[in-house]
Amino acid sequence: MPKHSRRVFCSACIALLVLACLAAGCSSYQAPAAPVATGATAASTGGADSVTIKNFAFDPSPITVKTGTAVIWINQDSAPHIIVSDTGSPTAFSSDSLSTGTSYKFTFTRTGTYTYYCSIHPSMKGTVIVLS
Ligand SMILES: [Cu+2]
Repeated sequence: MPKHSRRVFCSACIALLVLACLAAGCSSYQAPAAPVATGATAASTGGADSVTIKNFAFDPSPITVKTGTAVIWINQDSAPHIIVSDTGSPTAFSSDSLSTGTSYKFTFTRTGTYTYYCSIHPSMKGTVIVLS
């Protein structure tokens, strides 16, 4: 096989692998039952809500949810991120290092304002507001 077509073939292979991986649900991410409006700040009706990590920022932030809601952070950056709650949060939480395409889920059972940051990039900050 000529060099050129082999490179094209491998690129296609990788693309297929990534797609297969996403379809098989390699990460713990589970799609929310309802589509999540981007930039929405209204309290969700429970269940799950998601925060996208992209361009070294959390979106949306702040996000407002009701108690019992699982917030899922999905890393869409090429860089890894680690989500850590600030000292003084009503409940502490922290993720493992999230590589590209992976996610972290935390269920908020106590009302309050939770600020968090990325321990790899401390300038990345976010807020979750949990209402009753
Ligand atoms: Cu980060």
